[in-house]
Amino acid sequence: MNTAYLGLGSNLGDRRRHLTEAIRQLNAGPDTRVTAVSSVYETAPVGVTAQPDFLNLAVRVDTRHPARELLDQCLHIEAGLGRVRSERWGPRTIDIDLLLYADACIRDARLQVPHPRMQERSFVLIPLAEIAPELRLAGGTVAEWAARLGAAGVRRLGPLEWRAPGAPPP
Ligand code: GSY
Repeated sequence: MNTAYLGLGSNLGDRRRHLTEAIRQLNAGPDTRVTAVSSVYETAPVGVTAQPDFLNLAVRVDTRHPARELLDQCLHIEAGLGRVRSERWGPRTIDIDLLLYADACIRDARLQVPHPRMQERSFVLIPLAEIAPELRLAGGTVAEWAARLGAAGVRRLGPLEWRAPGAPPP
């Protein structure tokens, strides 16, 4: 079993429903368990700014999949939720980024872990800092990197209504 961290975002249609459904599907198979989910954050778009605001969150999973299979699982969920890759930085029903996978460093054409742009993105680091503040990342902790970037354009909305099947109410 390995621990991995994912960043999820949606800015098309019913954004909360897309996030909830993606998490449900991540947890549905026998090989991946969602073990932590951050709050939902509403975030100003980065890259192409003329598009709707995103909802973003971070999740921790325990998985038996090797990193590239976990990536395939994420891509399969994205496709099932109607993601169309027409514009690189454009709007999407769901985006699932593999941010960190155990202590792996992978740099190939399909997969780059740790995610190469995560330290520049408060919409990634602020949700991640909520569930993994002490995790080390390139000479600092996630919380330190998040504090360095600041929270401009990132607004905490509250928890997602998702619980693992059988988990007790909070
Ligand atoms: O890389 C993820 C997709 N994405 C996002 C996002 O999830 N949130 C915000 N705020 N801006 C973004 N730009 C891109 S591309």
